[in-house]
Amino acid sequence: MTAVGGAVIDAVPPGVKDWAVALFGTADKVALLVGMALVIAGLAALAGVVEDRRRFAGIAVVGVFGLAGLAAVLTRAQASANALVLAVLTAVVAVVLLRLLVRRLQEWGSQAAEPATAAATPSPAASPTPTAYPSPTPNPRHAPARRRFLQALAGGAAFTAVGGAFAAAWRGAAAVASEARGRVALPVPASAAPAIPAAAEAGVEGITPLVTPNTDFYRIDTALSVPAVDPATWVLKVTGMVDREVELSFAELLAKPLVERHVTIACVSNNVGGDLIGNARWLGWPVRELLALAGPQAGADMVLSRSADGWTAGTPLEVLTDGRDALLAVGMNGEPLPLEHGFPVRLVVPGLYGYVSATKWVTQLKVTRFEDDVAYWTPRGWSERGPIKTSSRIDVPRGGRPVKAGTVLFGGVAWAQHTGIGKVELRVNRGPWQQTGLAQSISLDTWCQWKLGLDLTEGQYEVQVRATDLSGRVQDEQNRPAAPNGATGFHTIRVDVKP
Ligand SMILES: Nc1nc2c(c(=O)[nH]1)N[C@H]1C(S)=C(S)[C@@H](COP(=O)(O)O)O[C@H]1N2
Ligand SMILES: [Mo]
Repeated sequence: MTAVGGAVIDAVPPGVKDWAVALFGTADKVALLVGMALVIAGLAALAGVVEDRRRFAGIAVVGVFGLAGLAAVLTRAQASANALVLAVLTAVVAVVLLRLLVRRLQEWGSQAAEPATAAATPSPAASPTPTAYPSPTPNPRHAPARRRFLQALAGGAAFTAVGGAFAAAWRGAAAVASEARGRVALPVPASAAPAIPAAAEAGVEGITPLVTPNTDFYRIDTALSVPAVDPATWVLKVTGMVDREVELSFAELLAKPLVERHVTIACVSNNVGGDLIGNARWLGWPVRELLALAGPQAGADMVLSRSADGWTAGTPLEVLTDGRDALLAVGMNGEPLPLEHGFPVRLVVPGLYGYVSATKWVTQLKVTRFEDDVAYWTPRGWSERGPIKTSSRIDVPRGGRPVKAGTVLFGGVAWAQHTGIGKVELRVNRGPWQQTGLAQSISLDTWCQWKLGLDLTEGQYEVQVRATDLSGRVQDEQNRPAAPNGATGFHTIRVDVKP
C-alpha cells in the first residue's frame, strides 16, 4: 500500500500535491493513506458484487488491482523482496477470501430463495436484519448458511487483521535501523559549535525556541514509509565528473574530523508565517572535503545527491565548495539523526531550501551539470535553483487571542541564511516602520529572534514584519505563493486589543 501511495505521490501533477500539502499540511500522508484505504474498501466491495454475478469477474478486479500494486512496488527504488512477497501474498489471500465469501453468500441466497419452505414465516432474506424475524428462532433451514457466511466474513476480517499485524511486524528493516541508531556513538567534534550567546535569546514568552527540539522539527519528504537504512551496510558513493570515484562507509565517516554547527533549514513550501523551518545543531563532515577527495572535473556545476529511496536534489557545486558549512550530517542536536530526518546520513546546506540540498538517507553524490541531470522536483514545477529567501515571522502575540491594552510585546524570528539579518521592523496599520530589538545571532546561517513592545489602546490593528539582510536587501513585499521558488510577502497578523 505504501508502494502504491509512493507511486501516487510521484505521479500526481504538482498542483494536486501542493493542494494536498496546503490542505492537510504535514498530515497529507495520513490523508493519502486513509483515502487509499477507502478506495481499497470500495474496490473490495465491487469485487464482491461482480464475483457474485459472474464467477472470476471479481477475481479479475482483484487481479488488476494486485498487478497495479506489484507495478508500484517494482517501480519504487526501495523495492525490497519483502514488499514483493507481501504484494503477491496479499493478492492470493484476497482471491481466496473473495471466492470463499461469495460461495457462502450464494449458499445463503439460494437457501433463502426456496419459497415453499418459508410458507410459515416471512422470508428472512427480504430483510437481513435479525429484528425482522417475528420470533427469536429464525427459520432453522436458513440459519446455517447465513451463519456460515457471517462466520466466513468474521474469519476473513480476523485473518486480514492478523495478517496486517504480521506484515507490520515484518517491517523488520525499520527495527534494524532504529536498533542500529540506538547503538551509534557520535564522536566528539573536531570543531565544536560556537556556544550560543546568552544575548541570542530575545526573552519573549511563547516565542519559537532558538534551537528546535528534534521531536518538534518539521518533516518534509516524499517517503510514505521512512526508509530504513542500516549503517553497517551504508555506503556513500561519489561518482560522475570526478577524477576518482570515492566510497565512504559510516565507520569511515565517523572517523573524519567532524564539525558541529547550528544551521536553520527551511522548506520551499513554507508559506509566509509558516512553520516549515527549524534550527538544529548538526554534526557532520564538510561536503567540500569529500568532494576534494574525488576531485570534481572542469565543467561540472551541480551535485545530484540521491537518497536510499531514489529521491534526488540538485545542488550547485559552487555552494558545496565555497567554504560554507555544507555538511554530510550524522548528528542532530547531539543525537544520531532521527530516522525520519535521514538516519544515518543526510545533507545540510546553509542558504538553500531543502528540496535542492537537504537529501536525507543520502547514498550517492553525482558530480554533474545542470544541463545533463534533473533533480526530483525540477520537472514538477519548482525552480532548478532554490536559495532561501530572506523572511521574518511574528510568533507572539499568537493570532486569535485578544491582548490587553497597554504595552503589547511582539516577538518572532527572521532569517537570511548565509547572509545574516541586519534589522527587523514592524509597522502598525501600514504606518511608519519601527525598528525592533534584534537579539544577537548564533551565526549567519541561523535565524535570529527579535522583539518590540508597542503601546496599543483598545481596537483592531494590523501588524506586519519585514527583515533586511546584512547586505542591505529588504525582504520582498510582493505576496507570492511558494511555487516555484519560495513564498514572499510580509507576515501580517491582526491584533485585537481589549481594555
Ligand atoms: N530523501 C529525501 N530527502 C529529502 C526530501 C525528500 O523528499 N526525500 N525532502 C527535502 C525537503 S523538500 C526538505 S524541506 C527537507 C526537510 O528536512 P526535514 O524533514 O529533516 O525537516 O528534506 C529534504 N530532503
Ligand atoms: Mo522542502
